[in-house]
Amino acid sequence: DTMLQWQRTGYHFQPKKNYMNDPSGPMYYRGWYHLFYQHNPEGAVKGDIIAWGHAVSRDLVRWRHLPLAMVPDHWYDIKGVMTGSTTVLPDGRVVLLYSGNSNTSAQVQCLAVPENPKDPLLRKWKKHHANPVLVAPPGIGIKDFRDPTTAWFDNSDHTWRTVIGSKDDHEHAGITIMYKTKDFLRYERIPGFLHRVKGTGMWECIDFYPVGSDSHNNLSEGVLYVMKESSDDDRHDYYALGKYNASANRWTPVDPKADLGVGLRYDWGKFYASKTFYDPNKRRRVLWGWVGEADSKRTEVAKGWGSVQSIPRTVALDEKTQTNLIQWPVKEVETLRLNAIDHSGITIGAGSILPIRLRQAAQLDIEASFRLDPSTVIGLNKDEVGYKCGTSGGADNRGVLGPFGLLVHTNNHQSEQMAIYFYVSRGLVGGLQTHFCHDESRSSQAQSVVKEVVGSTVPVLDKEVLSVRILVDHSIVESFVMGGRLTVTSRVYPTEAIYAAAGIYVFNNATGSTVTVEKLVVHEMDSAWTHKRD
Ligand code: DQQ
Repeated sequence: DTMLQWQRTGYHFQPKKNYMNDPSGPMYYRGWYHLFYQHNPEGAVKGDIIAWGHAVSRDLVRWRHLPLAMVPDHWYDIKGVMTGSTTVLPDGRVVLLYSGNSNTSAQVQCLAVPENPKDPLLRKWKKHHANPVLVAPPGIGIKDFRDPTTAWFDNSDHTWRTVIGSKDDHEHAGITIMYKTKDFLRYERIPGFLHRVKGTGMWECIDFYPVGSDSHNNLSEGVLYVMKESSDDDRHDYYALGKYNASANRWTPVDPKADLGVGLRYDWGKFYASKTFYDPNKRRRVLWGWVGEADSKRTEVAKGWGSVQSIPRTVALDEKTQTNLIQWPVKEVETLRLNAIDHSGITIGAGSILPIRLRQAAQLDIEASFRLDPSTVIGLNKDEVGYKCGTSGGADNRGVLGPFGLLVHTNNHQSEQMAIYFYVSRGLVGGLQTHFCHDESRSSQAQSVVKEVVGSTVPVLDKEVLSVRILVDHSIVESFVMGGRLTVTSRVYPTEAIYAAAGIYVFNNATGSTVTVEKLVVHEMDSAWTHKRD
């Protein structure tokens, strides 16, 4: 069916077919980027088999699919080769730690190593005969102990450290448990919790890494440390910036109000079970996130696949605000840009909409920035207080200074549209606040699709224009706001706004201000996949 065919991506990673979830063990090894992923090789939906899919790339954009790296074939992982991480040791060896779901459904940690380290594609893996190498400690539920992190070397005692996420039923607290090891076979628990936040539930897929100008791949030399957890309760990825005291085995958030699991998120849309790796080739940290489906299982079965991966994102500390991370599509994505349509400098009156002519609207990289009329900003009245993407009525609800932005995946009459917008309001305590939202509510006429308005407030510093970069790739739309301070990812399943019937528009639904579009450059994007779309 052509409508379902259209949903496959042109430049976002997905397997040839069938179901995928968490990115696992990403790394750079001997000239190749490796991506492994949780995979059901036999069905389009999450199923009985959890294996590791595998793909490699020279540039993080163009991928080559490889055979499965690991399948459930031992008592300790027979119910699933679950999420894990790789560590490249200083001598070039690679170790892989993953969670096995055992025959009794206990989550146990297992070690695997490449069968032939000279093969840069690392096609074959052998599971260690000593597996499982680590089981849940006393007091921790056997089903609450999974997803070991990439290890790092601690210079103080010359051991490797890894962190595992869990929960403490007392107070429904999310916890991180740290281990030390010399050989990845024998582990010693470091007493206490590296961190614990009550009320946040099970912490899946912990990530822990340094950021900031003084940071380095070696954790002990960084200044600020990111801790990230995937909240099984609400299925969002939360992070916080903090300080790591290795000798006390303690990480503490810089801002206790923005603690892990209650404050900042990587992404305000669909994005889960993410993982970073340090790329020694380009000296950057790269983030991958699983972007699941928002349609029914039945549709997944009909199209024969489920889920995509986010575009790989460089992640760094926001040096300007110092309070959040910046995420940005890896530079290599720009090698897919084919041609650019430039509409920079146009002005859109209050209540107006303007079509942008393109040859196709399914694969785009949009760079846009907007400026409100400064005189109107002063005139904001007290009604414009306390806006929230999720509950303030979406793109149709007109206020003095918003919404304005872009419509993508939109048909001729805009009956089907995916609205991406800014909304400026007064905050509850007085100052102006800038909100950025994806309004999915009219993005598909299919009843089975979950449609929401998602987004959040984004920091805007003095004199900054409101900017967004949007990657449109068939059924996934990713926005990077204010240079990447905020990101929002949506799955979009139009029924009419596909192929030649789809377009994009700039709109200004504010009542009180014209909007100057300081920059609007739309790049049509090439496909990264060598296979042809039917
Ligand atoms: N998915 C894996 C688990 C992980 C969860 C199983 C997160 O290891 O906790 O496929 O999506």
